[in-house]
Amino acid sequence: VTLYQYDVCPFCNKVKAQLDFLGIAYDVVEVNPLTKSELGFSKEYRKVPIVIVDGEQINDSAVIMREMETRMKKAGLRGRGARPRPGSAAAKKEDEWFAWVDSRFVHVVTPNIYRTWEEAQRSFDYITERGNFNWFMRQAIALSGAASMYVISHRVLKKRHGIEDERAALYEALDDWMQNAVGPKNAFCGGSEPNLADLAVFGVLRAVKTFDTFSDAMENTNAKPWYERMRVEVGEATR
Ligand SMILES: N[C@@H](CCC(=O)N[C@@H](CS)C(=O)NCC(=O)O)C(=O)O
Repeated sequence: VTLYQYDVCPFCNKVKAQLDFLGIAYDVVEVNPLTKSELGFSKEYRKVPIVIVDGEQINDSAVIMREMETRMKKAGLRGRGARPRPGSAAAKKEDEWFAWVDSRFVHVVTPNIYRTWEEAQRSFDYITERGNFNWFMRQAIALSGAASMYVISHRVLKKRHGIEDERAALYEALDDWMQNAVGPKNAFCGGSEPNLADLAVFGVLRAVKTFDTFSDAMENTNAKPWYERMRVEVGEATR
């Protein structure tokens, strides 16, 4: 498995959480977001993540994660995690919250890492440090990226997703997750084992684990015990 990614991209980190959890070995190719020269093989689809599995290209994080499950099954590998019976209440719950990660959660996390000018700069410092750039490109992107994402976040993203206060929206989303997806009686949204929604939320959070956004979220919500359980289940990031 080869994963074409941006290191901090939430969608890519959903996929990585699943691969780590399943113990599937994979290589990553860090894509340069300006040139995207690494994606030369994909003329039509120009986003990340893209995964190549056994020579076959799969696009889009949700499609990739579903496909990984299917392939594990086909290969006769039991894999890990909650596997709800198709059509069951557990399957519906998984679908609903798995979709919520892309429709809501990701969009709540992103404005948080560009909330203040200092946070935007620190985020881009981290992003460019881990990205596929030479020194000159890094300096240029760190500044222009922080400036443009700060402006885009405040002028476009927050309005588009109805966010006034970034942190408040994040805490609210995590409270919703803990109360209605995980619930008071279960260890995970999947029950006693993580399902795809658990892996997706965990991946998105793990991507920002070095940022203030993450530590504030852990301090100001009750998501920490769930996150810690997920950390144990998923294990250390292999990439
Ligand atoms: N629905 C897609 C969304 C992927 C996506 O939006 N990726 C962003 C990076 S976070 C991207 O590649 N944007 C296009 C670009 O950078 O030009 C998925 O879940 O994989």
